[in-house]
Amino acid sequence: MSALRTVSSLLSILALQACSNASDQTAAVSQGVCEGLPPLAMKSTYRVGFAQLWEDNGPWRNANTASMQDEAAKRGYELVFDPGTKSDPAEQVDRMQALIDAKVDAIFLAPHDEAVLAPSVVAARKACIPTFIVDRAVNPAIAIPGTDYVSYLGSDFRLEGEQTADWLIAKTGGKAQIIELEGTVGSSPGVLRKQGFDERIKNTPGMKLLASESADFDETKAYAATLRLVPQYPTATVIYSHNDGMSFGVLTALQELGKVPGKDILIVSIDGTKKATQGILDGTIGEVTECNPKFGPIAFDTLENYAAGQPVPVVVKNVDRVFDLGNAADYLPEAF
Ligand code: GYE
Repeated sequence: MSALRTVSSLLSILALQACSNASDQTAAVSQGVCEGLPPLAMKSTYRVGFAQLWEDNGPWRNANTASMQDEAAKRGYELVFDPGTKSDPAEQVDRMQALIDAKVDAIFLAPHDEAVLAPSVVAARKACIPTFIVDRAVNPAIAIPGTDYVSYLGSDFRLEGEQTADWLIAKTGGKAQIIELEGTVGSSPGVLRKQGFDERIKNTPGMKLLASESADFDETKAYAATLRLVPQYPTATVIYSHNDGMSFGVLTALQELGKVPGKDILIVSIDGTKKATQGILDGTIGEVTECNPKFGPIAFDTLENYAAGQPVPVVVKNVDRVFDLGNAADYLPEAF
């Protein structure tokens, strides 16, 4: 199966149709300011801005960037891409503004923070640049779906938290003492992976959350948090880490603490990197819930459909799987 078909088959198309017919688009532009969704002309090539959020070599982020770059190159588009320099939503706001100033044809934005980047989406809409939100969501009260941006493409983060909790409840017979390492504060995966997980465990009295704090989706911060939290909560039996990068920091810390992962402490994680999948096979990680980063093909298809005046979904959600010893070996060759 081609990469494109693999990704397409993992996607289910949800929700309302964005208004994208030609007359509405024309009506939206008044004196260079767009009141509604900006039009996108059909062209053989585009100059597309990509405002990726910055992370210190996160494996998920790198795979996502590569997917977007590969797809732009395949289609002969120019991708205007400045990777950024720091984990700071304000810096990403500046990079969004630079894309607006450069008058790119369209923008793909992966917002670091739900609220901070939302006004930039409104600014792009006013400047008549259609924006597609990828990966993380923006606050819909500030940037209105289908008005300020065309589509949101990404995973169902709440469901990822639920899937992880369900696996854990089944695996432990509903008895676990849990340390939770959350993703970035204010990011939609950080918020929703916690909500989904907590919702699911709350009706099983044996599932106890001992501690829950952010380690910013960052390996080094997760390492430091584990070194501090595990001795503080000696009854802990599980670490729920919101991404694989943090799980690698957890593994290093447990080793230093003389704990055997998979035996003394069970790790459950989210993303589906090669390294974490290998960890399942080696017995150091119990379970990984998938978060597919390879959606360059569907993102660019959505942009082209929009330009062609076809109905475009406001939300396109990836379908994510659950990996454990039962299926990790089968998944490993396609892991990122
Ligand atoms: O899970 C994590 C990355 O936004 C879904 O960001 C993404 C998350 C992903 O840091 O590894």
